[in-house]
Amino acid sequence: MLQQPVALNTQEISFNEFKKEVLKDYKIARISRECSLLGRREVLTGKAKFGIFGDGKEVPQLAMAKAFKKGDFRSGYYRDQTFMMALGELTAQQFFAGLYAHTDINADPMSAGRQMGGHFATHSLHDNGTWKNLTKQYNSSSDISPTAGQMPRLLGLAQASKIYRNEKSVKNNTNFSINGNEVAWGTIGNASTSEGLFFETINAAGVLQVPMVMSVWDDEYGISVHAKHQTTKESISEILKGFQRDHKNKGYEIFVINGWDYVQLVDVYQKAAKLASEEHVPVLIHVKELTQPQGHSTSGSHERYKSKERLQWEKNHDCITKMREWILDFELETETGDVLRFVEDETDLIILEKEAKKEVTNAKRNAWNAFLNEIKSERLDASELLEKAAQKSANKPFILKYKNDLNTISEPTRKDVLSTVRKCLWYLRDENSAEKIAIQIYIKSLLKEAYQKYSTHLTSETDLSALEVLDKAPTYSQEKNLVDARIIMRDNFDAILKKHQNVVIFGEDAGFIGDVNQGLEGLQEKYGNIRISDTGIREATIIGQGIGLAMRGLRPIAEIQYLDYLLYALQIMSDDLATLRYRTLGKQKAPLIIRTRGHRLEGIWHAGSPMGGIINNIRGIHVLVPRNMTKAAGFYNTLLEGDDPALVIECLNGYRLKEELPTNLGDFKTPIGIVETVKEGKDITVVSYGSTLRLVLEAAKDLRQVGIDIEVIDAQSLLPFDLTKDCVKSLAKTNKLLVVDEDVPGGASAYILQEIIENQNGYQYLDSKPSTLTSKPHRPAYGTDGDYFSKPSVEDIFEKVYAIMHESNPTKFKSLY
Ligand SMILES: Cc1ncc(C[n+]2csc(CCOP(=O)(O)OP(=O)(O)O)c2C)c(N)n1
Ligand SMILES: [Mg+2]
Repeated sequence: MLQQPVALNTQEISFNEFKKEVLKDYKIARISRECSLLGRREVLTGKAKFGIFGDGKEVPQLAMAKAFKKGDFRSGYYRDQTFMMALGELTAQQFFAGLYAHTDINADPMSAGRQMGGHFATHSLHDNGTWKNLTKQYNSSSDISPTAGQMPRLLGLAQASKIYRNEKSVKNNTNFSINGNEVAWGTIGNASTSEGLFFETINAAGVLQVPMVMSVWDDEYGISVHAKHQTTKESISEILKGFQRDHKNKGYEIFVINGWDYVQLVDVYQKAAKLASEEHVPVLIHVKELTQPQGHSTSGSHERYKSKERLQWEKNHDCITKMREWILDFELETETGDVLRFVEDETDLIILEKEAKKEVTNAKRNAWNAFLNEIKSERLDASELLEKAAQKSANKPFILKYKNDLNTISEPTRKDVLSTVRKCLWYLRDENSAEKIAIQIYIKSLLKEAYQKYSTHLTSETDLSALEVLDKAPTYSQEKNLVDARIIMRDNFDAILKKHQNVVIFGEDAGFIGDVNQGLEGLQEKYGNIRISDTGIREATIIGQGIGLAMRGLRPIAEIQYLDYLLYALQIMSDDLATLRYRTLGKQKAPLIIRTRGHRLEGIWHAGSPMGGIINNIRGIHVLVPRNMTKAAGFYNTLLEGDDPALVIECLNGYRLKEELPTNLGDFKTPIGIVETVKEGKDITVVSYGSTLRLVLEAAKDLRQVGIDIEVIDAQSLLPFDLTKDCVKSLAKTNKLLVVDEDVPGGASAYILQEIIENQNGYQYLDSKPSTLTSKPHRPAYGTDGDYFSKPSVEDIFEKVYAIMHESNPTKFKSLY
């Protein structure tokens, strides 16, 4: 078949170069396929726990990799191993190291064994937490498993280019962008486009006109569920047609292409990259007719739900098979009448395929040996220690049995080693010997190492941590300058925008009117509509926007209008933002600040305090609950000096209260993880936060009248909580504890109680039952009375404290009821 030469890498290249490129690509595809085939076997024989691979999706990924440039970002999902391999960012050995969960970051650079295989990432940070020059490397934001969870962040990754191109305050930030030319590349499976996050992101990217190229790998299935149950008209490009741009309206460029057509794919991806990069037009590429040669994952077999005809169709349309046919068929007649071919005959390809297979087999063996040898050497140490201890022990036969059992395991895990040694220590509990001490030391050192391997980097552990930022008090002018507290927010944001050129603030109503409570009043006018902008009503992608921007060196402050609506964004905060640093062993970060307002609202969806749910879902993000605007402003100032993500909840009913305007705006700092004793007292410690704290202070005055002197502590920071353990110091003085908030029973108040009683050992100072006072378990009813009978009131607080005092001294404090 005579064909035209294809222009790869956009320039015309000679046939020889073209041939080299095609064969190189084919080999990458084969290597990737062999990894998938062998990977599945590794799981089925028990060497790895779970496998989900990129077989059947190889060829379009070769094309995407050709169009992907340094500085670009990928936000994709578990099928993209070929793309990563084609970029040179994933070797076959690293692929297997990830599958085995090798905890050495050099062995598994994707996540140091923390993520399942198939979750890809590059390193944005140096070991000390500072940024690398991202324009000089290929970038893949770290994948997450929830389907479509990669979408919200993709929006921000793309928008960053737009900001860098158009906003003069960050134009010279060459670590992250060269004139905003970078493209953010998304990948998603056809079925996952059913998720709301997909549609929310697609719409937002169309509105924002950002350089995003979205590929849908369409294999007609989502595990066992066919497209007819997933997508209207069974075609995502069909139903997104309304997004196609035309001469009147901006929108998307949409391409539809078969996933086995190497030549067309290369062409389409080049066009897409050019459009996105040069014109900042979002592009959708619907890649059809892809397959799953081995089914969805190692958890099942697709023979159960695909018809014989479909399985046969998949065989015939396997993208590698088709590419192979094309290579074999390719003939090009030159002007002199010669016929040029990629290969003389099939033998050339068979040789190449054998090479690929051999390379992968070797890579697998090397990865396995490197992984297992570490554990085997730990087992050897353990075994020697146990042997020695057994010789000295009255329980020798039991310990030797454990040791021998451990030694007979052909592929031991760390768990095997440690659980054996720990059990043997139980047998030594009544004995004293140097050998026993050696075992104790050994266990402790293994646990310490395990901590490093499995539990570090939840938040920043570098010098850039927000926890390292020191307290700096607000200063005030001579004359008392009392203002509506929202002025403090506004003027402090003004100072922030001046001081930190890379801060951008956005949210619903945040731009033109300067937020619903006027905390950003006039700032869009002053700093422009890129730095201060309105967004659509789309909480999850507001957060995603923030995550992506933060991953590209900007300092976004994403506003969620009211705390209750954070629930729409909670999933992405929990799954993506909160885990980012952890799941990359500190190699990626997104220091996003989320600003919202809550507490003391009225009504079922305006309860304002679902704190327990929030703090338990977003470990990895600081959660700050300032009682007033000065404290809140101080938190923003602190956070911008650090590199951790955080949620700041301002008190909705605090904007019109009077506070004194500090003179060192943008500079004073509220420290994170430090409580404040707002009122000293000797009878009982009452811990609270946010708007409820004001009620506690009111109740404190009433209690004073009846001779009860309470100590009031403002928690201020729920995650982390009271790092200097001041609560227990107070408890040592008062011996009584009440925690008050307006969350449901067992919510954040229970968390605070556990922190003080268990973590701070507060139990030893108690002489009465530690208590909580919370809202009712239902959401608050509407109106003043609904609020009064749903949430703790000043009277409730008074009576709760009084009851505790009555219990400890009934003669002095007579029962009220
Ligand atoms: C939120 C969420 N729901 C369900 C799953 C389980 N799950 C994993 S992959 C998958 C199917 C995805 O199909 P598709 O998007 O077409 O990608 P493919 O695997 O076919 O490439 C499902 C349901 C998940 N990971 N996340
Ligand atoms: Mg699919």
